[in-house]
Amino acid sequence: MIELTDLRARISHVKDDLSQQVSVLSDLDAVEAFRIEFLGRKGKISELFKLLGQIDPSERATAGKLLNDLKQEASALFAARKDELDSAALDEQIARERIDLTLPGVYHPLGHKHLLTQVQQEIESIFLRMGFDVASGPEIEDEYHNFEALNIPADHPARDDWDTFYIDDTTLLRPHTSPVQIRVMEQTKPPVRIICPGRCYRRDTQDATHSPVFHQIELLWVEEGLSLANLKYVLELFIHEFFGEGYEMRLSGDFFPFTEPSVQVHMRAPGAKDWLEIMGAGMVDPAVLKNVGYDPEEVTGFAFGLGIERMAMLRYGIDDIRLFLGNDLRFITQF
Ligand code: FA5
Repeated sequence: MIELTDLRARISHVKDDLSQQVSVLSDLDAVEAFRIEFLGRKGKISELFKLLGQIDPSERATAGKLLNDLKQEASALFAARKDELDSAALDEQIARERIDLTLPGVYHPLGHKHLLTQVQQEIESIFLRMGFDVASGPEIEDEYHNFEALNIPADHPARDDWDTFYIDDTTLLRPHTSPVQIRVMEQTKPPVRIICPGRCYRRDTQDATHSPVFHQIELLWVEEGLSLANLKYVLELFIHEFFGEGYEMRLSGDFFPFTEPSVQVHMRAPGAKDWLEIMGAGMVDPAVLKNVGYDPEEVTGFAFGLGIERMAMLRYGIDDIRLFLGNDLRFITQF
């Protein structure tokens, strides 16, 4: 048998324990451990409940009430401490996540299109508005499309004008965009009105106006009744659209096996002393029209091949072609 006074003493002991421990609980894990230690199935309070059977039946109701009070008190203490810790954690989280709107933002620099891409797209848009389509062809070409079909047979000295990188005996890196003329005409019946922008490769020695990798835009218009006057008109329209006022254009005689007559076009920027060659052009040679199955008695055409780098140099006063591929951000970010 256990005396009620004995039980009271034990309850008071557990209470002391409780009040001491609760104040030092510093996190939710500790609170849970505390709860199990006192209120769990094998906890200190449950152990006291087990003593009820040993209490004199006349005092059992009082003892039960004392134990229930203790249990409630312990539960309340546990819940209160848990609330305190929860709200402290929330306060801490709010403080930690506070956004300081006065701090400078994180700066992500935005890239932009390279000047050559900008110029290429601008030229494309001018010709699209004039009614030309944009075509493309492979950078790795065969000799037939790059030379033979353009009226430059194997032993022709004009092949030397395109100092070409060969991959094997008959495959090469195209030195100009003119083979695309052939590819388009092979696939299309006249009339044909296309431009073709693209990268070209030549074994040219690098200097201020030559690069072994550069870009051209090819133009081809084949239809009935076209003459050199139409070519000159299209050129003037284009040059005026692209450069605006004050730029001079000069046509002079030249030779290309795939055009007859052939011309070279030079431009001069306002106030500049020197002329810069920007393109080769001419009336499509009847032999080329025959090679693609067109009848030169029915249709005529004109074509040109324009250097994109040279156009950008003229418009923006860039004096060295090497700057385009130099990856110097001080240059690139200017445009
Ligand atoms: C040709 O490539 C001819 N296919 C152009 C043509 C097309 C003529 C259609 C007639 C009809 P040319 O080799 O002159 O021609 O080159 C044309 C332009 O490409 C030059 O005026 C120049 O602006 C540019 N160019 C040529 N080689 C280089 C180079 N190494 N670096 C930069 N630009 C170049």
